[in-house]
Amino acid sequence: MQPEIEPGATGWPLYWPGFLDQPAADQLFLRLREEIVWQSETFSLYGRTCRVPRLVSWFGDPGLNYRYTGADHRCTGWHPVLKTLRQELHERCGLVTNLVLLNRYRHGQDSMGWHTDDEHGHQPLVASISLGSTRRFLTRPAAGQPSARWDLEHGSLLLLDGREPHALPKTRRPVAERINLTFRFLEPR
Ligand SMILES: O=C(O)CCC(=O)C(=O)O
Repeated sequence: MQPEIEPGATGWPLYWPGFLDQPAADQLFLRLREEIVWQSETFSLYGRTCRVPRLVSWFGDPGLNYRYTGADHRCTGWHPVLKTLRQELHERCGLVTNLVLLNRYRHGQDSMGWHTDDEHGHQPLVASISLGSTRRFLTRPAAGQPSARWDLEHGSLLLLDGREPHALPKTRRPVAERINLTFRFLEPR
């Protein structure tokens, strides 16, 4: 990542609504929904196998392996639209990324619990692009502090420090689908 974009500085996370204009965001959402192979993963909790409450996919430079929640996510290359978006993040924001994780929330019961993105070799900056239904995202700057709320809109970009706890809670509101893309940089091993 470029040094002038320093996660953790005052004013973080940085929220940029309309980073993608409506036609671009609409087209990207439709293409990702149709063209990506989405996976339903499981994880183990106290000896029980549980289903991850969302669909996932990932792309990145060949050879990278993003390991989280005990599972390997090996990268074999880029889908063309994601390669273009990665380039756009580089040209417009100066970000250098080599991996993107995609999460697809089918309805309000799909969610992501509190977690940090600070696995070994994971650089702090995470560039999060949201498509589809607006969902509330929470960040917790420091232990004991109240969480900050972000209503992440279609086409928005949020730059966050992955070391800070964050979550996307379930909602009882009737919400349509949402796709989230988080571009990251993982040190190649
Ligand atoms: O869907 C979101 O906005 C959150 C994604 C997230 O927290 C992650 O990928 O680590």
